[in-house]
Amino acid sequence: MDSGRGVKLVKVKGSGELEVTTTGIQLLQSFSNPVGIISIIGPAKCGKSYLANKVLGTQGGFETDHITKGIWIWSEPIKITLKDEAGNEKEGEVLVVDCQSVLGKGEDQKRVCLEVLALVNLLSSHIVLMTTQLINSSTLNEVEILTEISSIIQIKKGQESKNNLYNYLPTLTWVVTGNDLSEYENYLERSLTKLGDDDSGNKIKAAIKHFYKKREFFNLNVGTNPAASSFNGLFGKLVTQIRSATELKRISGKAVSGAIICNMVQAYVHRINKKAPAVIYSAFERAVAAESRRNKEKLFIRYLDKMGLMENDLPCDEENLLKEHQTALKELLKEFDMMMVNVFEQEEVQEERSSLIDRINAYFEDLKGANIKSSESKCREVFKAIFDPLRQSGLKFSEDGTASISELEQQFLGGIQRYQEAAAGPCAESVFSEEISFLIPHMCTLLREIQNHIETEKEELQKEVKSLTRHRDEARAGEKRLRDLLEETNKNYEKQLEQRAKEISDLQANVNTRIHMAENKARTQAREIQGLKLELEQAQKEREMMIEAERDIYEKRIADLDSKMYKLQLENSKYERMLDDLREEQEKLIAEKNEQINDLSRKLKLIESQPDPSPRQDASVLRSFKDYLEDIFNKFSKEQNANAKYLSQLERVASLQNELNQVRIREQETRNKLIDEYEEKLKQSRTEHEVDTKNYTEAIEKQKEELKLTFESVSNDMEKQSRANAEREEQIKRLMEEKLELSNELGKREQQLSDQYEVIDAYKKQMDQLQNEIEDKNNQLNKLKIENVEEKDDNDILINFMGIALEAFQKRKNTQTIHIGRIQNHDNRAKMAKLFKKFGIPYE
Ligand SMILES: Nc1nc2c(ncn2[C@@H]2O[C@H](COP(=O)(O)OP(=O)(O)OP(=O)(O)O)[C@@H](O)[C@H]2O)c(=O)[nH]1
Ligand SMILES: [Mg+2]
Repeated sequence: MDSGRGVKLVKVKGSGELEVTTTGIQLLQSFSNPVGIISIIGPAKCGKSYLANKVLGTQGGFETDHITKGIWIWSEPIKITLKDEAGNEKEGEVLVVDCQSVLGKGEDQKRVCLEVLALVNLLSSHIVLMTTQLINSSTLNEVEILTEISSIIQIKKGQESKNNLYNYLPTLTWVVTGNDLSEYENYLERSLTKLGDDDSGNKIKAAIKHFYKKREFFNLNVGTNPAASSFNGLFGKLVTQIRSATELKRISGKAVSGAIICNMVQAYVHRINKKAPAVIYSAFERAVAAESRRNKEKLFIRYLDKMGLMENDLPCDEENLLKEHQTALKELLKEFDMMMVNVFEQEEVQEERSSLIDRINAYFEDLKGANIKSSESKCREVFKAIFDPLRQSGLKFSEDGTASISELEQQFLGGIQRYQEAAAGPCAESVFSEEISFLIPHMCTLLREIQNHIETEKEELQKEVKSLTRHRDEARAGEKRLRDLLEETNKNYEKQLEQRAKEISDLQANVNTRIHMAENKARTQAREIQGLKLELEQAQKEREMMIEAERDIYEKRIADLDSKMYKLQLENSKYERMLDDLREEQEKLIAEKNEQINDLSRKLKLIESQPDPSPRQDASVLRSFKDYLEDIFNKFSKEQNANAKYLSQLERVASLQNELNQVRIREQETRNKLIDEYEEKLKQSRTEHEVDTKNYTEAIEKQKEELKLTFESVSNDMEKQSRANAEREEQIKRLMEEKLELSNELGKREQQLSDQYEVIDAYKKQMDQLQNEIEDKNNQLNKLKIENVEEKDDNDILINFMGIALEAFQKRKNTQTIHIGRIQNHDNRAKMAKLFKKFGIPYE
């Protein structure tokens, strides 16, 4: 125990009235489980608060140095082992109550003390009575007030309760302080034993023994020194004894909760203040009823809290709601029963229990109603949100003419699914079936639209089929024309090709002929050139032969001349030799003469160099020498004559030679002339041949050029032809492709047609199906109409019958047998039969 506070439960007002404090009520009511209550009572300043704190085991606790006024309760209970109804030990909560002094007060305060004492006895399960004196007559007188509480307590209203009050009074532990009674065994019992008849205390003793069947005693002789070792030990023992003797507060053997005790205290105080006896059972019943009510309210609020959460989530599934309700109800009733476990059989409890059930059920019914309402409005809202756009959107027809039925179907199915997902609560199905019926006219409109569209589509398709057929025929005709054209073109081309080939071959033949001719011409010319060449060679040969002959002649003449020349040369050489000899002789003579001259010169010089040598001799020598010179000069003149003669001979040879040379030159010139002529002719013939050859070559070149041109033109033509052929082939290919495309197109068209037919079939099927559905819906509508009519028809009869039934029931009047066969609607008939049966009205 380490927390809590003292809370005043009962206040003694100045007027002497008691008042249960709000804080006290709140504290006690917070203990919904059975509790035990230990109250300390005694005279002033005996240490009640002090002991109460010891029992609590807390530091501080109740105020001990002030006078305690009224009844105080410690907010935190102590936990001790207690026994339940079955005798099982269980930890329970025990509240400790400190009380103002109620013993030893003056007469003026007696009433208040009695009332407080009565109240403490009534609320406690264990009373600790403290007295500071031995249990003697004085003490007994002091505690006599305890026996007087029966005067203001009744067990049941108006009943004398004194004899049975002990059943409702607490255990008593009498603590005597300030005295050492250890030597007395069983002190209390001995003290309460009747002594003599004249003992004034006997009555009190008997009353105490009668009222407090469970009694304990404790001698608290601790002295005044809290530091003494015995101090704490003794208090510890006392506290242990008090705790172990404490039980739960019971009424008629049933443990009661702090809350019930609180209610009872209030009832007691109410009665006491009216100076009327406090009635235990009345208080108990009131308390139980109040507690039941309180618990009922508390649990109902819990139910509201729990189901209120669901209220926020409305609409919801009704089954879930029911399940939640049932679970909550079961749990709350279980809790209620647990709360009221010990007073369960009390009528008030049962009443409150059934009241709780009724209130919960009523609330649940309201909740159900709200759920239905909410479900209906939500479902309608959801339905509208989903189907209104669908209703407005209508059917879409795609470009290929197909209606978006499957899309619409998907939308509707999706809408239904979305509705199923979004719709909640019990009205999901009813709202759906109701709302969906409004869609039937819309669906019929759509069907009509589809029907019209199909009709239009059908017409259009038929038109298209016709047009396609026409197109196909046209295409086929076109294809045929194209084929014919192609064939014709092919033929033309083939013809042209043939013609071209022919032209080429003609051209080739022409070229060949021309080449042949040119070759022939070249050959002829070559032959002519050859002939000319032969002629030329012949002429050359002739010329050469002639020249040869002439040459022979001339050579013969030259040979003759040569032989003459030779002879002449021989003569010449003879003369030359003679000349040479002469020249040699002469030279010899000249050399000799020169020698003589030289000798003479030398002699002359020698003479000249000698100074006057015998000039006479000299004159003879000079004359000899002069003679000699004259001789030489003579010889010279002779030789010169001989030389002149020789020279004339030489001149003659030279002229002969000159003549010969002249002949030779003339021969040579003739010969040269012949050769020149021949060469001239040859040159001429060659030039002619060259010209011819050149001409022929030019002609051949020309021919070749022409041939080349022809070839080129032919090959160009052929190339053009092949290009044209390729173009033709390309054209043919294109035409074939076009044909293929056309046939594909045709196939596609045919496929489309068959698809369209399939779609039409599908439409037809859907139409049939929708018509069937419409028929079904119409049937349903008719049925509903009939039921409606029946209902309407029945209404009057039903009102009439109800009147009869009420009358019969209220006036207890016998009525004749009523024929309920007039009621057309089976359900109404059954209901009416049930009603009549209930009211005991005969019917058929
Ligand atoms: N040492 C000691 N002091 C005690 C004992 N009992 C009481 N006291 C002291 O006595 C004084 C009065 O004690 P309370 O417990 O207030 O007495 P009371 O009976 O509650 O007094 P009222 O409420 O005025 O009637 C206090 O100062 C206590 O501390 C005890 O057993 N030993
Ligand atoms: Mg006190």
